[in-house]
Amino acid sequence: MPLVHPFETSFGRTTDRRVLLVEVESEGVTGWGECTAGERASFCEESTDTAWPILVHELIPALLRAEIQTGGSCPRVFSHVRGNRMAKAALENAVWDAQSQQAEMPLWELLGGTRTEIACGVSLGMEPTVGELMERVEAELAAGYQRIKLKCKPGHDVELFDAVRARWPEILLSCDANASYRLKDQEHLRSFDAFHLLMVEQPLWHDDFYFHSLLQRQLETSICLDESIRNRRDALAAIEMESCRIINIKLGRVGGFSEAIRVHNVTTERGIPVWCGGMLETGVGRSHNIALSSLQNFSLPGDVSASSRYWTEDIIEPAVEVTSRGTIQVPQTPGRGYRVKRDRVEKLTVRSERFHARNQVRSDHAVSLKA
Ligand code: OSB
Ligand code: MG
Repeated sequence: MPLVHPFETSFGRTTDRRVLLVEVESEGVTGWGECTAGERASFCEESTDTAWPILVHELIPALLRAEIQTGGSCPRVFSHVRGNRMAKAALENAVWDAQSQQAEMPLWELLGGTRTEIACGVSLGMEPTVGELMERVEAELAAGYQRIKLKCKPGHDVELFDAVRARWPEILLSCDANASYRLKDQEHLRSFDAFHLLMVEQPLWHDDFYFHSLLQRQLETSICLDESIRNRRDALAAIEMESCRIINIKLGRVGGFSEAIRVHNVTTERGIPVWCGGMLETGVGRSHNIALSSLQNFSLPGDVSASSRYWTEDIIEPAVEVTSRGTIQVPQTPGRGYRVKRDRVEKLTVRSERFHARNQVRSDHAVSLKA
């Protein structure tokens, strides 16, 4: 699926997405999941192409053998597989979706959500010129978005903050380095403090807590960890080491709703605010992000924004829309609350495979993969 606008981060530029979708059929309902891995293994170790065989050879057979009733029991069923959290999340989240439809309740309610409306920000990729970036900031603010996040990297940072702050001194502004700085850049990172950013996201290595804790001591600006946080224990370690003051929760990165709720709960106990990250999802993953963002501790605007910022035509109906207050209304209907446009999905699919449960008891259970 071509993106409406190319998205450039410190690790590369994305112009088209190649997305893996999971469809779980059970007792008359169909749950959908999206693998949020990128086309390249640059954000983390997984990619669309690594998730496929892990699902086919490990996760789907385990799920179809298991006698499970809930999304919450998926982590146990998948526990013999190390890592591969984005592949796991794609399947687990589809089971949660199916479960919520069987219970005839909204997915967000099944997750324990309370918010009826979620706060939205935008993540802006790097642009060829500062002028082009300024135009994008202007458009997003006019649309009502509550927070602007600028992608940055060495040589591509304070100049942008300076230009944006000079024109909009009061907005909620943050930046995301995607692990592109080193500890020797400490003095330079201290100069970010002058711009009163809400946070600096993942300045150092993707797998680090310790050096972030050293850096956080030197900064007034709060560090937010993204890549480093894979599960509840990581969140706890980062909080205890004071590696960050804010955490970004991504469903794929932590392995699905079960672990996302555990991260949410431990941050609540420790008084650390969270927000929902994005991975340039189609409407399927986006609708999961909306449900997750309804949990109480998602108190900061997330990276979950309107479908039209990414796609000329999304694969769900209705498309995700944002109010002029920069919020998304949480749907009140059972399941994810957005219908999958099956025709559109079929048209975009280049590869698909379907798996059936072998045993009698579960003969109406099937899983399909599409990419
Ligand atoms: O670090 O948050 C990130 C996109 C791909 C990979 C990593 C990140 C992002 C984003 C985009 O920032 C958020 C979105 O608009 O979906
Ligand atoms: Mg990030």
